[in-house]
Amino acid sequence: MHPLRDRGFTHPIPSEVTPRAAYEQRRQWLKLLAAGAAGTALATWAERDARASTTAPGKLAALPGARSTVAGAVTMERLTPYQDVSTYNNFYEFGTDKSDPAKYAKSLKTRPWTVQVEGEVRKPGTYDIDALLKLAPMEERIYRMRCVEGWSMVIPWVGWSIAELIKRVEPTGNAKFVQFVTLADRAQMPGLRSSVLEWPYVEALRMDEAMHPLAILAFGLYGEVLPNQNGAPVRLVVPWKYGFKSGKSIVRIRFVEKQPKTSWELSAPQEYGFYSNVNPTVDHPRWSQATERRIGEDGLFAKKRPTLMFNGYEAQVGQLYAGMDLRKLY
Ligand SMILES: Nc1nc2c(c(=O)[nH]1)N[C@H]1C(S)=C(S)[C@@H](COP(=O)(O)O)O[C@H]1N2
Ligand SMILES: [Mo]
Repeated sequence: MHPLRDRGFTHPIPSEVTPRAAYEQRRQWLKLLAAGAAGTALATWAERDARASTTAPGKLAALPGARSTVAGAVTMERLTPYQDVSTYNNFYEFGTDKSDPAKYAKSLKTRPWTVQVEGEVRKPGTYDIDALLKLAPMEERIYRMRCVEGWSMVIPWVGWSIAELIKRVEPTGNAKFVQFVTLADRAQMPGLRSSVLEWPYVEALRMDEAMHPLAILAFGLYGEVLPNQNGAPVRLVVPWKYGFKSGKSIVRIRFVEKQPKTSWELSAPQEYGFYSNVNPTVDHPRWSQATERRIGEDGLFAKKRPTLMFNGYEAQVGQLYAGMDLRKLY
């Protein structure tokens, strides 16, 4: 049923080591393997890392995270190389070409930065990014990510469950949805001159979706702070939904009673619904969603891989949608 579901894989990395240390340690195992000194349990990690170049260039500040113990939080699939993760991006505020964000997001100033939490909560407030970073222990989450355009990546994020923040701000009984508003600054973001989307970029989750432990606020990837083009200094990551639900460079988190409109719904309501769960059985009106191309792995003529329901996270999140018609509520 779930060929890629994570098995209770145990590995000998102490939970507190930094991802960077972990990668180095795994490279050591590879050497051990070559010397015939390590067992097959280690081979999976070592092989994965041998085939992908798994380290960040080390130009950004280190941001270590302990390997997460949340169910489903660490896929065993091979990591997408840092080079691809940081140069093949969607961040329309910097242009619509995949290479635009890496080129133009250099101008993004990520300090000072605040995130305002408001709406139906008992404890609204403005969080300085450096305080937000320390709100909960950083975890490494290795997630499959799938874009509605039909490509996917496997990214080692660093962050924590957004439930950690939600619990602290104490939502009222009226809080049914959480809206994420991202930065829209014409001085820094050349893409705002285009009307391809309404700015600011807004996305939202139902309250129970936002409370799911797999939904995270990410501050880093590959053991370092986020490159600007990946949504620095803080972005949402919701691994069972199409990439566009994971808003980048968040400045405001708003708790509301009514289901908010999202940027993609506003731009093309017949193509992008509110839920946007990865669902291979619901085609995009202009193309199939049944398969995907794994960036950095497959050659142009390589076979695509089948897309999994909920992007492979059905065991963890399927119950959130019990009884819903996901062909209508796409
Ligand atoms: N603010 C903002 N967030 C955004 C987008 C965007 O254009 N602006 N694009 C979304 C889309 S379509 C995808 S696929 C992911 C890509 O994230 P990545 O570049 O870090 O892989 O970011 C999402 N978040
Ligand atoms: Mo996307």
